[in-house]
Amino acid sequence: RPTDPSVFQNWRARYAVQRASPLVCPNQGLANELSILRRARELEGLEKNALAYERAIGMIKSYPHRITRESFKSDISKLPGFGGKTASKVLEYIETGSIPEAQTTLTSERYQSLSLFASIYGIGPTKARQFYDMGMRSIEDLERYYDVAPGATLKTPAELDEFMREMEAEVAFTPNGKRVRREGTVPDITVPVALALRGELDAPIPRDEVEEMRDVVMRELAELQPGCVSTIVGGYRRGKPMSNDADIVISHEDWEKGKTLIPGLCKRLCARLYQKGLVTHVMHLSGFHGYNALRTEHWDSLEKALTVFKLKPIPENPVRIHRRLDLIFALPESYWTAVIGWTGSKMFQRDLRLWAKQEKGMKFDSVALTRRHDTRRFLPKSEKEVFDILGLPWIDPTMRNA
Ligand code: 8DG
Ligand code: MN
Ligand code: MN
Repeated sequence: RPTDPSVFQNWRARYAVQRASPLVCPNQGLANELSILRRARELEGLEKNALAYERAIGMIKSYPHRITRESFKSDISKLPGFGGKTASKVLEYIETGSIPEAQTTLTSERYQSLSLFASIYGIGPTKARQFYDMGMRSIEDLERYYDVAPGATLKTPAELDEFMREMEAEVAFTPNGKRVRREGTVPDITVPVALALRGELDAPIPRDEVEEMRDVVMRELAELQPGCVSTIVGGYRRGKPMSNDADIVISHEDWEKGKTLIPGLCKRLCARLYQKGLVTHVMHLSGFHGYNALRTEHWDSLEKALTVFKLKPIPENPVRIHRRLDLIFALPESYWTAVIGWTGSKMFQRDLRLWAKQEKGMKFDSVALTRRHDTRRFLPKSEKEVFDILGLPWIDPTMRNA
């Protein structure tokens, strides 16, 4: 289904969900320079600042013409969020082809170390700054801190079995159904694993390998449970030629049966893939929380497994490397919201939630679409239906790169 033509004209609109945002835009160089400043603010913990840049970048990604001095004056400077500071950066770029602050940021030791640390899966800006403040600067410093030898495998199969058992025990429920994480009972292997495997996990994944990963996963799943359906989401679905991981949303074709067949399947699939040597590490495994429209603190409450995965060698492809694989299980009634939620981009998602809340009195998240005043829940049967209920023109996934 092609993107509603109106959204291409809609570059002035406030919400990213009203605009077309291609993967590569006519002002990509400018967007890239601004992204350095956004990332720098994010690494420094200046969330509001980072978000302001992210919004400006989103607006630029939807602008269909090359920005010149003239079009800056007539169009860009009138857009929301292009006041003083951002405007002056854009002007600098128009005049010189780069943004001086972005260039000095790239060469600063602090930015380099923080972005290096935060490039390791499991290390966020806060931890990265702590390490920097402790005097750490390099990957070698991190390896010493975590006691990880370069290229180490980290865990013997027996240790991993133990880990999987502890994972089983990790998700506990209080009588009111609230999930509690027993902190400290499970050793957090995320950073050490990501550190040891960074050379492999850093390598981008081509589209055909993402598809191969999905095919292998779904073949194994069919042995456990016939009738499951899946969509590859994330950057792959937005058209990226290379992805940093594979994201797959899974459900069941039967709306009724799925309600009982899907819960618990994530963990069972994980265990099977692990036994077969396909999943080598489980970074995070989380279970169902009963859905409650009034909960606000959750990012989402689907069953998911964030894993490290390695395809088996085949004659055409004798060398395989570790890849990040995210599996997300949704009940059939949550499937389309989950597909939209995990397709991204992050900016698109943020504005989808904001649009639903501020313009429609609804709540959107990956689990459900709900009307706020009476918590009536919609049960969309397609992705298009979600857009329709939200009163939004259809935007193809490849135009959701805000
Ligand atoms: P890439 O770097 O993987 O190639 O790009 P991506 O696919 O866009 O990034 P991602 O980190 O794999 O995230 C995919 C989408 O899923 C992204 O839009 C954000 C969203 N997402 C998470 N975590 C969660 C989560 O816990 N809940 C929900 N609903 N969405 C999430 O990354
Ligand atoms: Mn991804
Ligand atoms: Mn992911």
